[in-house]
Amino acid sequence: MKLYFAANACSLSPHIVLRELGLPFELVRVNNKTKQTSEGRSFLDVNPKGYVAALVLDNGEVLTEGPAILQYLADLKPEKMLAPANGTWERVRLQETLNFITSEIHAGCAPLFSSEIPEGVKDVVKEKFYKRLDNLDATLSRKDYLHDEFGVADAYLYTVLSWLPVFSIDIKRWPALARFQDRIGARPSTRAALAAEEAVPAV
Ligand SMILES: N[C@@H](CCC(=O)N[C@@H](CS)C(=O)NCC(=O)O)C(=O)O
Repeated sequence: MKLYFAANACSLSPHIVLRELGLPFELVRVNNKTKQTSEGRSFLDVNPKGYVAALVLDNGEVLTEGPAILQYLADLKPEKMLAPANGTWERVRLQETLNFITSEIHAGCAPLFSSEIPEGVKDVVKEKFYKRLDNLDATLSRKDYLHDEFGVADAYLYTVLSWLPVFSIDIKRWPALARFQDRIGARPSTRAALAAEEAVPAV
């Protein structure tokens, strides 16, 4: 498998999961501005939508969209229990969480990256985003992970929350989220993924 990633992007979450599962994979770096890749071809030929993450399977299929990639990977090694079995109520709950992260947290904060959006609009975006973080903080004040044990949703949430300093948002305002970041950030898979991404030269 090949994982197309960009620095400091949501592609870190499938990368962490690949390492948690101990699956063999190749990393290909994408320059999100030029859409060039470290293997020399345009990323648009891989994912015409132009955004990471993209996972190219050994049979040539290209899988995109974080929640789909995360669940696909977890199902390759069900014994690692990074996602409950398909068809169970617990799996539906995981999908609920992944959808919340992707639509309310990930997409919810994405406008804050833009230099073209006026500060006043960003303030409105932040107000709603903070409410979502309040909800997550309440959840994680009662438990260490989003579900019973570490799983794909935790890797995704960790990745998105790691952007808060870029937006000058201090995570200490949400103590349970700050502890969560320390907890997931200390996992060997997370540390290895961050180091491996850093080691691929920029394109
Ligand atoms: N809906 C996609 C969104 C992915 C996404 O927003 N990727 C960002 C990085 S976090 C990206 O590559 N943006 C570059 C672009 O849109 O041109 C998913 O959930 O995987």
